[in-house]
This record gives sequence, C-alpha cells and structure tokens, in this order.
Amino acid sequence: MHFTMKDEILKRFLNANGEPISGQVLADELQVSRTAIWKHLQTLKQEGYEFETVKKRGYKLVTVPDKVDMGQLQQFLKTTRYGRQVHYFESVESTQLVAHELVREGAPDGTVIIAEHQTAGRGRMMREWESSEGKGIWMTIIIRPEIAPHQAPQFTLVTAVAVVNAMKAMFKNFTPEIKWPNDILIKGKKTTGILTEMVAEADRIQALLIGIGINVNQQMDDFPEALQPIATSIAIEEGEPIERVHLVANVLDFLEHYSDMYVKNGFGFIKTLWEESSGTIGKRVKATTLREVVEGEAISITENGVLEIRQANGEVKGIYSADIEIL
Ligand code: BTX
Repeated sequence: MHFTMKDEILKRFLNANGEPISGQVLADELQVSRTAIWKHLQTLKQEGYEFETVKKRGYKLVTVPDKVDMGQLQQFLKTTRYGRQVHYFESVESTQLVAHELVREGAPDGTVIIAEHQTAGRGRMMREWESSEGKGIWMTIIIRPEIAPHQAPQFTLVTAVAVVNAMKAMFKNFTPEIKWPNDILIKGKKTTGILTEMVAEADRIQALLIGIGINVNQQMDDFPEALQPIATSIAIEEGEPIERVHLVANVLDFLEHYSDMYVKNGFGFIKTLWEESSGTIGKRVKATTLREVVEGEAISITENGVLEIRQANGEVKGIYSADIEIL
C-alpha cells in the first residue's frame, strides 16, 4: 500500500488530538471535493475508526482500532526507505511467500509486508510459527543490500540487534536477550523469531527477505498449550497492552540504521552490539547440529556470525547452524 489520500486524512485527524476538523477545510486543503472526503471517512469507519460529528465544527476522531495502521505507521517512521512501501493484509499464508512474489515483481529496498494473521507462518527449517490474529507483529522486510551472498547470515544478527534495541528503547519492565542466532527471549522464553531468506545469483544478492515474528499482545491462554512453557509476549512481561504500530516503527528505524551502518562499516559494531545483548555468550550450552552435539562454554561469535564453543578438553568449535540449549 502506498501513502494515499485516505492516509493523509487520517494523519490530520491523528494530529488533531481529538479536536474536530471541518470537512470543508480538509477538502480545500487537499484540493478534493467534500464528497471525496466523506467517502474516505466511510472507508476509515469500515476499518474500525469512529468519528463523531460536532455541530458546525466538523468531525472528530474518537476511536482508533487496534490494528497495525498504515497511516499511523507513516507518521511514526523516521526511516527514508524501510516501511515507506507497505503491503498490509488481514490474513495471509505467510508474509514470506508474499515477499517472494514481490521480489520477483521488483519491489524496492525496504518494502514491508505486514499481516494481522498468518495461516501458515513459517519458522526455520520448515517449522511452524504460531501467528495468532491481531496479537503479534508478523512482517517481512525486503532489502536489497550491496553485499555478497556469504554475508547474508550476518543480516540475521543485524536484525536481532535492531529488534532487541527497539524493545530496550520502549519497554522498561524487562530486559530482552538474544539467543544465538536469532531468537529474542525474555526471562528465557521466546518472544521473537527471525527468519532470513535470500534470493541470489552466484555472486550477488538480489534480495534478503527478513521475516520477523514478535509476540506482542498475547496472554498465556492465547498460545497453544505446547508453546506455553517456552513462549511469552511483550504484554505479559511489560504488564500492559502495547500499541503494535509504535514497535513496528521502532524496529524499522533501528533496522534501517544498523543495516546502513553494517553495509558501510562492516560487521564489527554489530558484533559488539550483539554480544552486549546476548544471553548466550559466557553460558554453558549444548548445541545440536545435524551431525553432532557440542557442549561447552559459548565464548564469542565470529565475523561470520559463527558461534564459538569451548569444549571441556579446551578445543574451540565453530557452530554454523544448530539448536542451542542453555544449560
Ligand atoms: P524457529 O524455527 O527458530 O522457531 C520455530 C519454533 O518456535 C517452533 O517449532 C515452536 O517450537 C516455536 N514457536 C512457534 N511459534 C511461536 C511463537 N509465536 N512464539 C514463540 N515460539 C514459537 C523462528 O523460527 C522464525 C520465525 C519467523 C516468523 C516470521 S513471522 C513473519 C514472517 N512470515 C513467516 O511465515 N515467518 C516470518
């Protein structure tokens, strides 16, 4: 979705802080007819916005629906590219699938796909990602960085650092931690998963599709029973419901900033930020890879995002891909 006349109208109502706005003034300023304004207000009403008519003064916005609203998003964003083109859906199979189609159609750097609900949300390695309706942030960002394909895994770490720092900037009642490589945990329970997919030629990336799933407003009952021991949401940990659109805007701001710095200056500062928020480094861990189980102390991540584990015999092993258990 692009920034439309309807978004512009909504922006003005949101900026008015509950004060009425005259239909005639809006029509004059936006150079459209009063009927056009009225039609846009009807569409907004269908989306859950409620307006009151104030005699002789116009309309006043009285209710904002609990949606990741695109008009609001544009207002909160400080980015130049990320989130400036948004494709918003009530329900999709997976935002990753939509993103693949849009990449083929040439969607520009920073295009975002957001859905209120996913019927077949994906985790890594074909696992499922539970994406309950209206409670989380289920989004994919298409980025087109000038980097080589082998650098792509580092972007998962760039994303983790962006999400964790966006959370730290907004929430004060908990400290999120990154679990290698891509989970964000609060008190040991998963609140965010990141899935990075790549469309590439031999030596050149066409696009990275960065899928981010954040549990935001779920209560424990909203999770399937099997997930309840391992999952949590921001609302549970912060102790109050969260306006998702603020968090989307913050994540995109941090992500654009860190991506640009990474492309310009390399991985060094991302590594520092990652280690600063890591709940893995310094811990005893068990890494289960496709071939083996490695146990020992997680000592660092390398420039390639590889996790180094020092085993009991002193040998240091690099782990490229594994499930990690913190012991
Ligand atoms: P992952 O493979 O690290 O995690 C998947 C595992 O996490 C599941 O097997 C399950 O145990 C657990 N899990 C599933 N759903 C949840 C949940 N809501 N909260 C906590 N734990 C859960 C992580 O994969 C990558 C997830 C990316 C999700 C985003 S959402 C937008 C985009 N579209 C899409 O289809 N996937 C990405």
